[in-house]
Amino acid sequence: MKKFWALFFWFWPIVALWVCFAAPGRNWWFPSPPKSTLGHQIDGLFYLILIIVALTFVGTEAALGYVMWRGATKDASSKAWFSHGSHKLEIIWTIVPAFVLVFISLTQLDVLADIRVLSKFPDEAKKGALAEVTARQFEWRIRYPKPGTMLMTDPQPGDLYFVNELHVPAAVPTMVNLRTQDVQHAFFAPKLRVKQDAVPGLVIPLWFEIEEAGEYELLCAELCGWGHYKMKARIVADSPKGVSDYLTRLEAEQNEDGVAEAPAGEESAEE
Ligand SMILES: [Cu+2]
Repeated sequence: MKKFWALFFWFWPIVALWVCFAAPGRNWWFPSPPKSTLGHQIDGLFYLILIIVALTFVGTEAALGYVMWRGATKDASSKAWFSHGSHKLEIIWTIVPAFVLVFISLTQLDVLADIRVLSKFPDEAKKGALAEVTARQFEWRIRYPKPGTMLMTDPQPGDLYFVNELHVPAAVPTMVNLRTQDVQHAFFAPKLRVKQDAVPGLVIPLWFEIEEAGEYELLCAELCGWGHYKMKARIVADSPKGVSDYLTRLEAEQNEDGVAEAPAGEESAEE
């Protein structure tokens, strides 16, 4: 039975290693490979931290199993060894994790700057926000500027509106302005690896470049109220022409007054 516990503690690091190797191919960590340019950098950080944590876990579990195995295989007459701690070991296991943490924090600085620092945004994204995305309980309201104009912070008469569907060009760095009308929400597109809190009182610029045209899920990642679970929308990535056609259609739809145009010649026929 004593040996069982040593084997038990050796079993888990083997499982952990197997999971580390098997998971990426089976999409267990993430819903899919990253579909945005920043997503690759974020996944790189995830795997770096995973490797450090996995090696630490495997090392400590293997050491624990070894100590238990030695204890289990010694004969009952041998005396236990009492220790009052080791100053040298204490210093080592304080300094090593401190170095690891400093290493991780320095490594992620560039990625963080690429995501968050406005001056580091790609030029195409910095030219102006494509749309304003306003989160509110429990939907995403999208406001585009009138085609051919720039998005203003305050709503303008010609602005176009839609709910729960954001159209953006694929393969083009795109910026949107994120805000919230009520409580705190979070803009979360899992396949794009984009996640940003929407904070009351702030307009937060957010950029991403979707690599492939397609539809991507947009969720709220902040527990924002009873309807949080249903606060989801679609991000539709299309060709730049497709997006401008969509905006033209939206404009026509929005300005439709409901009165059908009389077919040519009808008026004269009635007279
Ligand atoms: Cu929400």
